[in-house]
Amino acid sequence: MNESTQNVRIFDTPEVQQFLRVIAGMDNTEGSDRAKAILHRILSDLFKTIDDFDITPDEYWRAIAVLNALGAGTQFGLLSPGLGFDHYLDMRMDAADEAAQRAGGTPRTIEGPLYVAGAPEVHGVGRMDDDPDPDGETMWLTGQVRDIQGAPLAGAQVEVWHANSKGGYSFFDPTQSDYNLRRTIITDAEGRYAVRSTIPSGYGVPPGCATDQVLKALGRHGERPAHIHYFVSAAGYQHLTTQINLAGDPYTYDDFAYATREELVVDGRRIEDVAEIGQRGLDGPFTEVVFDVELTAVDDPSLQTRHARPRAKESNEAASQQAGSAKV
Ligand code: MBD
Ligand code: FE
Repeated sequence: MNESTQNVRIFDTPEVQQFLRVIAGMDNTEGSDRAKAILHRILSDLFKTIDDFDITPDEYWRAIAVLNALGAGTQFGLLSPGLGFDHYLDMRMDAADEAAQRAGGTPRTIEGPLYVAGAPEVHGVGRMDDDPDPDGETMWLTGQVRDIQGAPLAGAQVEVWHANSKGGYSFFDPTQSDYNLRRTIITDAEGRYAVRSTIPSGYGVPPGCATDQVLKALGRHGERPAHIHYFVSAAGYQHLTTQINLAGDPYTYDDFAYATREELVVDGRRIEDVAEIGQRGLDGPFTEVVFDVELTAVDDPSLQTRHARPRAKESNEAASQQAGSAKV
């Protein structure tokens, strides 16, 4: 590799500095000032990186090929949590909440790339295991939604989605039916929800995919612990995006997406008592997972809904682009 390096430093020259201003459109009056300022910063940082690390043309074009592979596989939403961006945005929202004295309530953690809008609604109690999963352990997932004073919130919306016993998510995994293991649950008069499902397995990025290649270059793995995603909302309260991690998974504290938070690690309770099994209308042992949620009251309507992003089956243009490709 050494013969092909150039050992030159040109970043701080007037030619390069002027070139960066032109590339970022700073010599014209069209476009967006914010886009120009941000692109100018990012391009400057990358040009400087090329100079400082004496990045060769071979290395540069290999990176472009990796970016093309990420795009072709719609994998930027998968690499993003792997490189910590999703968690970093959470840290910034946590800091903003603290600065505005909105602290309290159940902690947020990342949404991830595998949400699908429009899951069937259930009121209070229901099932979310549409497809048989003979290797899966039956799960009862229950809890209560409250405000931070402990008052139950009736009619709150609890959206839940998780993987099957193979770590696959419906919509992205063609072997599953459309909304398997995805539901929108409306809490009952006591703010409670209860759904019968299957204990999920952890998720691993597809072996050999572009995201996997990037992680391997960093000496990292692409595994997530068993987890269950939540969106929880109620009028007058801050929208909550969060997840629970099931305790005891080898990756509970080694999540490639950095979503684990101590308050969100939940122990399942295995129930083998015949009477209790009968009460739930089951014919064998099952695991109960309890997750109560506390929401913070807010006036600002923009804090009461999830932020905009391209999502599968969400009715906006960007989302339908994503929905066209389910490769993650
Ligand atoms: C997942 O299931 C997930 O939640 C994240 C954050 C990344 C990849 C797969
Ligand atoms: Fe997930």
